[in-house]
Amino acid sequence: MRLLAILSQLIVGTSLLPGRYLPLSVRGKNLIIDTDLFSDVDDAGALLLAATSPTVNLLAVNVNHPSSYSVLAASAILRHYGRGDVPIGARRPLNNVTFFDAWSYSLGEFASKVAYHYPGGSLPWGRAEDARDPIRLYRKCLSEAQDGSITIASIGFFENLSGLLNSTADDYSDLTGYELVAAKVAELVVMGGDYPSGYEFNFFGDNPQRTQHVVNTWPGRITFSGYSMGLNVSSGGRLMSDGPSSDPVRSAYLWYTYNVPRFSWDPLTLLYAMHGLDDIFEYANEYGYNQVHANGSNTWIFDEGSSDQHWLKLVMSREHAEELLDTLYLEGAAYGLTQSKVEHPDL
Ligand SMILES: *[C@@H]1O[C@H](CO)[C@@H](O)[C@H](O)[C@H]1NC(C)=O
Ligand SMILES: *[C@@H]1O[C@H](CO)[C@@H](O)[C@H](O)[C@H]1NC(C)=O
Ligand SMILES: *[C@@H]1O[C@H](CO)[C@@H](O)[C@H](O)[C@H]1NC(C)=O
Ligand SMILES: *[C@@H]1O[C@H](CO)[C@@H](O)[C@H](O)[C@H]1NC(C)=O
Ligand SMILES: CC(=O)N[C@H]1CO[C@H](CO)[C@@H](O)[C@@H]1O
Ligand SMILES: [Ca+2]
Repeated sequence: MRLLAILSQLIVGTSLLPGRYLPLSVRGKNLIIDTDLFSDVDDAGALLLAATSPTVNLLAVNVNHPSSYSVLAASAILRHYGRGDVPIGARRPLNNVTFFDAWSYSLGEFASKVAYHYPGGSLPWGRAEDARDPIRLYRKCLSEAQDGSITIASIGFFENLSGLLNSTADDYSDLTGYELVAAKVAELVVMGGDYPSGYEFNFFGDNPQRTQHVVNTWPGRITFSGYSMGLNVSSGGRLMSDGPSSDPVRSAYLWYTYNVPRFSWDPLTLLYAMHGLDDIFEYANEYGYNQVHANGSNTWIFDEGSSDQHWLKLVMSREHAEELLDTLYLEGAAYGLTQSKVEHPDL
C-alpha cells in the first residue's frame, strides 16, 4: 500500500522527473562530498540526492564536523540507500558532541538519532573511530582517478580540504596536495559565503583560517552556492508528509524541523555538483574571484583577468526548485525502499 501511494505521487509529479535534468555528458560523474552533517539537516537531504542519483559515481564521503554522531549518521544514510560500500572519512579527534539549538530553540537534533535508530553500514553504532583519515581518503581517490575527472562538493567546513592541500607525497602519489588537486579535480563546488559579499556560517563558524586557505589558494575552478540562494528555497515538506516512514532522511527532517520545510543550501549545491547548470542555475558573474577575510567574511573581487570562479543563481522559480527537490527526495526515498537490506523502525 505504501509503495503504491508513493508511486502514484511520483506519477502526479512527472513534469519534474529528474531524467529531464540529466544531460548525458555528466553520466558517471565522479563525486566526493565533504559534509558537516551536524547542525543543519540539509546535509541529510544532500546525501539522499547523491546516494540515489543514477548518474553519480559517489567515491567517498568525508565528514568535516568532529562529532562521532555525524560520522555514524553518514554511514547509516549511505547504507539505507544501498551505498554502504562508499568509504567514509572522519576529521579527528572525534568527540561525542550533539547539536543543541541554543539560538532559536525551535530545531531538534538528528545526527545521533539517525545513527542510533538506523545503525549500520561500514561504521555501525559505536564504531566511528573506524572511519578513514579524510586526507588519506582524498589522496587515494584522487590518485586513482583520471585527470580532471573529480568534482568535490564542500557542504560544511574546510578542515579536511585544507589538510588535503597541505598534504605531501605518500604511498598513493608522489604529488603534493596542490599538485594532486590541480591534476585530478575538475571543480570544487562550495556551499558557503554570500554573494557578491557577505558573512556566512560555513566560512566563519569553524576555523576561518582554513576557509581562507582553501578558498583563497585552491588551484582550479570553484563554483559557490551562497547563503541567500539556499535561504530562498524550502524543501523536505513532502518527504516528511508523504515519504516512507522507514526512511532515515525523512526521520532526520522530522526530528530537526518538526514538519516545517527547511532551507536548501546543501541540496541545491549537490544539484549543481551532480548536474551542472542545466535548466536550474546560471552563473551570476562572468569573471572575478572570491576572497575570504580573516574573520570569515567574503568579498567578490571583480577582476577581469580571472574567470574560473563563479557564484550560482537560480534560473527556475523558487517554487519550481522546491518542487524539484521534493520530487527528487521522494524518488530517492522510494529507491531506498528497494535497497535497504534490513528492517528499519517506522519512526
Ligand atoms: C564517545 O562515545 C563512545 C561510545 O559510548 C565511546 O566509546 C567514546 O570513548 C566516546 N568518545 C569520547 C571522545 O568521549
Ligand atoms: C595548511 O597550511 C596553511 C598555510 O601554511 C595553513 O594556513 C593551514 O591552516 C594549514 N591547514 C591545516 C589543516 O593544517
Ligand atoms: C529570492 O527569491 C525572490 C523571489 O523569487 C527573488 O526576487 C530574489 O532575487 C531571490 N534571491 C536570491 C538570492 O536568489
Ligand atoms: C570582516 O573583515 C573584513 C575585512 O577586514 C571587514 O571588511 C568586515 O567588515 C568584517 N566583517 C565582520 C562581520 O566582522
Ligand atoms: C581537526 C582535524 O582532524 N584536522 C585534520 C585535518 O586533516 C589534516 C591533515 O591530515 C590534519 O593535519 C588535521 O589535524
Ligand atoms: Ca552542511
